[in-house]
Amino acid sequence: MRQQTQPTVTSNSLVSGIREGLTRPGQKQLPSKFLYDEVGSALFEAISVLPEYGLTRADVRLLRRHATDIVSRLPLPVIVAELGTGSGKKTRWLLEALARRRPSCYCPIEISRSALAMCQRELGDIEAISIVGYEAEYLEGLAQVAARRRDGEHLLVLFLGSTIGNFERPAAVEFLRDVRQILRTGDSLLLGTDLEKPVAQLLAAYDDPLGITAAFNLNLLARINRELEADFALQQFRHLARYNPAARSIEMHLRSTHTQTVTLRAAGFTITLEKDETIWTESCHKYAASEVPLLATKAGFDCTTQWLDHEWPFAESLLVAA
Ligand code: AVI
Repeated sequence: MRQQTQPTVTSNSLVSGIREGLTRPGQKQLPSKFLYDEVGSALFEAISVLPEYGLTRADVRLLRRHATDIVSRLPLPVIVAELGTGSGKKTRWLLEALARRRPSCYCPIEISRSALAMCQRELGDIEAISIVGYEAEYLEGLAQVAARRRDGEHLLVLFLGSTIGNFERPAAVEFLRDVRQILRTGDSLLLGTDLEKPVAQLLAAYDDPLGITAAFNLNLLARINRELEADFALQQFRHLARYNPAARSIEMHLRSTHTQTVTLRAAGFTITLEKDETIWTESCHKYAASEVPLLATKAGFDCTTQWLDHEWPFAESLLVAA
């Protein structure tokens, strides 16, 4: 894989994101994108095969079943950009279907170099697909891919795995608008969204009995210890997953079991946590399938087709830039 290296989650943005979230008045918060260092990405891979967490399997099922249909709806030639690839496993079906129609270029965009390497290992054997990885934030990487497209080439953006659910609802609209701005009319976005399901099922998915999700969450503090010379005592925090009915989201928090002081030496600040105070680390919003076309319209797209999984309610929606 050729790689355009423009790292943007520098230690500077890590420091400023963490400082801002931990020192603001009221609820302490950490940006969920920092969950995915090398250890966090590996733990997320483990989450995705847990029996309680059906999201990734639903996403893969839909892509495997409908890859040919999805690809048949795209104008060719096409260049594919994927926002956040993880291991890249679930993209195989689409790329293979595309390769059967025409040789194409696939551009994974990831802030994690190790995820890009994993993606190359996973997908590098697909003939007729050339891979050019972008180590960048989503919008910056997408702008770079858009700038390299050839005349007449259609751009397909993949935003799978319900990462859109990790944005607050207004921020999700804004993000999709920003994506739309980079596209040309007629370009496409394939959007994966996890759908609403019983609260007990969601709580089990985000607080699994093996404690993998707890480890994934706690690793954020471990990462800050490693990268910012901090002294979070991990045994003094508990993973907490709770459903917020107003937001229709699962919130992940880390609850402090004691009143404690933590110093982030390399960032040059100290915080105090009260007993039972939490640090909010992630929100996972759940959608109704019918909400996606409305979200699309607000962001400047038309939702032309939806494919639904009923085993674990999940939607794959094809949006076309209006
Ligand atoms: C990546 N994202 C869609 C996952 C989710 O379900 O919101 C992240 C995750 N957090 C805990 N488990 C999985």
